[in-house]
Amino acid sequence: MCFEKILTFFDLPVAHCEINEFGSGLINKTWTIQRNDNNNTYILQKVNHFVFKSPQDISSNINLLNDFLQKEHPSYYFVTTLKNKEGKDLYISEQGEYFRIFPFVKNSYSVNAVGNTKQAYEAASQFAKFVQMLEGLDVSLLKTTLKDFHNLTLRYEQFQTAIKEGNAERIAETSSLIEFLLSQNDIVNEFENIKQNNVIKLRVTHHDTKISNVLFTGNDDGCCVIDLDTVMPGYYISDVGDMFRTYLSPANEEEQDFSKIIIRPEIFKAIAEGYLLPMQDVLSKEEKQYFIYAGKFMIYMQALRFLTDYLNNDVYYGKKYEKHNLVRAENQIVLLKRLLESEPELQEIVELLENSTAKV
Ligand code: GN1
Ligand code: MG
Repeated sequence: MCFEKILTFFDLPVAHCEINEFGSGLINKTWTIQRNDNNNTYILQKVNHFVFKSPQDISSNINLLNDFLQKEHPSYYFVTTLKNKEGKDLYISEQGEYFRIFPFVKNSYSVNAVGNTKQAYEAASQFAKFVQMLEGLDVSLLKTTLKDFHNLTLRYEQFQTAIKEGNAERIAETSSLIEFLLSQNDIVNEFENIKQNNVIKLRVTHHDTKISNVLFTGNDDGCCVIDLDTVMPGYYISDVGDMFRTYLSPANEEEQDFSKIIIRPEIFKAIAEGYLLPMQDVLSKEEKQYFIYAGKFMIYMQALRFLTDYLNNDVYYGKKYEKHNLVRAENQIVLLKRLLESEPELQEIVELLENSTAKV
């Protein structure tokens, strides 16, 4: 990798830049660039073009959003890519790798796990605000950067193929997990119902609402959302569901001690309050009925994806230790079970909230 060429392309002074690895994303590679001549910091990213087949489409989407937001909501804080003197924001190396740069938001920080209700509330309201701000944008103008990304039916089919054609030893090893996932296929049927009957409207959707994709400032005040690679037309259940998946439990998908996986109702309430308020007039009453389903949808899909990858010999997510994707899959299955157990309690929280906002 030639950092010098990348920096030169973006008109940054090579001699004054220090580059360090940064972040924990599974797909792209990220670094910080620190300028010691003016104290500016940037985020450099190599887009994984094996996953995102057309990084140009991501750039085009980000620019579309930026133009729309600048015009319609100029005070909304949106982090867009850095453009060089020629207006270009994507550097393509001789090896065909794609690089882009974002400014680092001064005094901001991100967290890797939700530590309190305020973080959950602020993050949920940032993701809701993002969708709400973009309601007026014609969603068909957005390019689909990852085809079938949250197409649960397809993920289920890929899982079914993996349990037939994947690594035989691993299939035998995971038979009880496979059985459980197959037994939950009602979640797929519900998704098909949503899709076929257009129960939920296609909107600008972030599709990766984990807590580390929100920047905070001050005392856990939500500042903006980042990681816009998967912003494309989608259903709101993707965004809400991934918040449930990644915020409700104090232990994340990497946790190997499954007893630490629990559902925190107070975090659920904070997400519901943070999300549903800005979305109150955006979502229809019928759409809102899928609020808790969103969690089942996303956790189930992630469990399928991790186990599928394990059965296919870890070709997608990679691994840091031998059974990494198996542990991740098991972790998500435990989380799904905990969510299913908590459903009545969570339903009650939603109803209480609906009643209190209806009175206002
Ligand atoms: C991937 O790279 P990262 O961490 O932002 C994945 C998400 C998964 C997540 C699980 C493009 O996101 O869908 O939920 O890992 N993104 C892609 O950690 O596959
Ligand atoms: Mg991401």
